[in-house]
Amino acid sequence: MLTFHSESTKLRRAKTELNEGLLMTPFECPERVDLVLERVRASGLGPVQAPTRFGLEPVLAVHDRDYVEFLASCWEEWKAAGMAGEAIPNIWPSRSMPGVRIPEHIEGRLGHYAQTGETSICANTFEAAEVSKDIALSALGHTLESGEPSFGLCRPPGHHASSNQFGGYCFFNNAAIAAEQALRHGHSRVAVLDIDFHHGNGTQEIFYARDDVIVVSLHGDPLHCFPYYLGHADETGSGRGEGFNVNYPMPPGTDYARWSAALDEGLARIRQVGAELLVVSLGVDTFEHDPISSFKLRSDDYPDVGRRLAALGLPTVFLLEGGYAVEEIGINVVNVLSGFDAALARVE
Ligand code: Q9C
Ligand code: ZN
Repeated sequence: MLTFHSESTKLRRAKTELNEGLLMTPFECPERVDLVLERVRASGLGPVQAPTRFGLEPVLAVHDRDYVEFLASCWEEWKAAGMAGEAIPNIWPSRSMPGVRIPEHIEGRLGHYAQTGETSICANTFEAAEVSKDIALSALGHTLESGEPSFGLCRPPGHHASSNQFGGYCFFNNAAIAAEQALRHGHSRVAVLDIDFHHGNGTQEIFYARDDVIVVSLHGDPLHCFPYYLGHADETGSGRGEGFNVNYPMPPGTDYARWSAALDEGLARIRQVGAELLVVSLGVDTFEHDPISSFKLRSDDYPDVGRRLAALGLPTVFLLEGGYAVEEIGINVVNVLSGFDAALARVE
């Protein structure tokens, strides 16, 4: 399997994440990329290639222009306003303020475009997000051309980013951008399968009213887990999108037996609707030792995840999302990918 990677994903190195009432060093750190890459190389998964540049047009196919412009200038505006630290959202228009307007001050605009307060914007956040989506689009391009699977070593991750808000360490929704681009290249139905521990609320929002992209997400029950407000089983899509959003919320402590049964159901639904291409939002924060999650998957479970995905028989693009047990992130990611490859080899 071909891996797409760029050192430029590491340009974002935020100093702060608001977690448990403290400003901490972010879980979503550049070292994650190094450790996955090291394991890709050591395992002989396949060649590593640099992404090509795609510009902002494919981004604007899923994100609002004013949101993209905000991300592009946020850090400069924040500094120009004389702020001492990183751009940490701390104020939002609330439900009791109907009909609010977007203010001019950067602090107010920051809150307008933020879902959450844990994710700081710092120098080069926009540049890293651009490279991350270029990696996703390059991986997609390779799979469209060759039919072969590919892996985009994306960072920052994307699945929490909605059409007009960042959050949960995500700025551009890499999986949504890739899925939309696959449609523009002639596919009529694409599946996004999100196996990150957290619900892919951004991807859900972007495609909620559509039947050309089916979104299937397995995640911690939002009654107990981030992003809390979305991801319930009865969120099934709207209008023509009814039935094309499929959520499998599972309780803290979920092990591989339960999780893989949900996976099989999700895969059956993807097969049933005739998806032609699979985009996998690959988070490995389902791992038993992940510091911010509560599922119980073991490193040895991940090759079987890859095998089950390969059994779908679809052209497949893997895009990295979360995974914060930094010591094991490489092993867990590459276990999925090599399990997938091994199963393909057996079919050929
Ligand atoms: N106390 C992704 O995995 N906060 N994002 C967790 C922990 C944010 C996760 C709270 C988690 C965001 C891409
Ligand atoms: Zn996650």
